[in-house]
Amino acid sequence: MLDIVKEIGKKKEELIEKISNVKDNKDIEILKSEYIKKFLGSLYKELKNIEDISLKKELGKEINEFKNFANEKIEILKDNFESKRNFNKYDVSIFKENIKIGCSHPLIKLYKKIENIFVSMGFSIVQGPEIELDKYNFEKLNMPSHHPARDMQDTFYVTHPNILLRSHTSSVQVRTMEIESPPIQVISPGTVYRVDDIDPQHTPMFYQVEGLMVGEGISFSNLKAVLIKLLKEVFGTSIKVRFRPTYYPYTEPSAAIDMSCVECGGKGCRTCGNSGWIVVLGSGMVHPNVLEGVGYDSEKYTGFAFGLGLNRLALLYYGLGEIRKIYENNISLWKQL
Ligand code: 2NM
Repeated sequence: MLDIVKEIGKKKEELIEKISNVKDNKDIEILKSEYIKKFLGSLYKELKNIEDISLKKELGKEINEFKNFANEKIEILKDNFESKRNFNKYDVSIFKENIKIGCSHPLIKLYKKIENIFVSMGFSIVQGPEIELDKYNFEKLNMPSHHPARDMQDTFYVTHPNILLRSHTSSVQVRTMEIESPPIQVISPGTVYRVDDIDPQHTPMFYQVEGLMVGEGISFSNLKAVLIKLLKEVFGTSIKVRFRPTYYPYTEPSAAIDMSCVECGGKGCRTCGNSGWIVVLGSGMVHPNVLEGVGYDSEKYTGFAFGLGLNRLALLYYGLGEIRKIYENNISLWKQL
């Protein structure tokens, strides 16, 4: 009995020494076979031959202890070995020629520029669903049911007449006004959808940035200040900006905003259709019906709103000419922009 216990102690030391010399998986298998299969197997055989119950019990304990010890050591060894082997697969010092470096998409770059300008003026960014309810896309924007924009010809319906793909992100602003009270100062960027044939200026899905500012005493002057600042920050201080009366159902008064042509500086060219001006924004003072519709007191609060199409603005900003250029996967072109 004493001999066996001694033998177990010896084997333990031996195992520890051998573990430090393991080089590969084969060595681990050899250890397993030698110490777990063979040696443990022989111990169990000896245990069988012992008749004295208390001796048997004591030896059983020793054998079990060895079994746990050997199993644990070999498991740890295996884990260490695996992670070491995986680590060795990568040589970070290897030199690789011709690494192709990507870049942000120009639409995203321009959006980030615009976002920074608004954030610096205290606007926050709100987002909402692209699959939208008629209620938020039209109804609460003072668009009567006979309004042409509600026509099936212009809007993608998911299930007519209540569920559709949003045709502007004003829907997000209505949602924002419903859950927050003034003062509100937000922009709502995102993709919008309109039934349109694809041509150099049109795609059925495009990117819009709309903005909204509602509070006590917000006036048309504030609208002008914010949007002139935006355009001058993006296109430079030398551009001219003009406001023209127009009509939107959700604003009154409404103004289309033109910028002097970036291509010809206002002389007249192909880009501006010889007029010297390019429409870049729609805007206006939020209609009292819209304010009342979200539960605001339109006697107390006023606000302005605006919308811009980012794709078209990107064409002007980068001088690309046609909207398709924005969707071509042309990294070498993007890098030049
Ligand atoms: C535009 C032009 C004018 C607009 C209105 C609203 C809201 F929700 F406050 F009623 N959001 N955006 C608006 C106004 C959008 O896009 C050409």
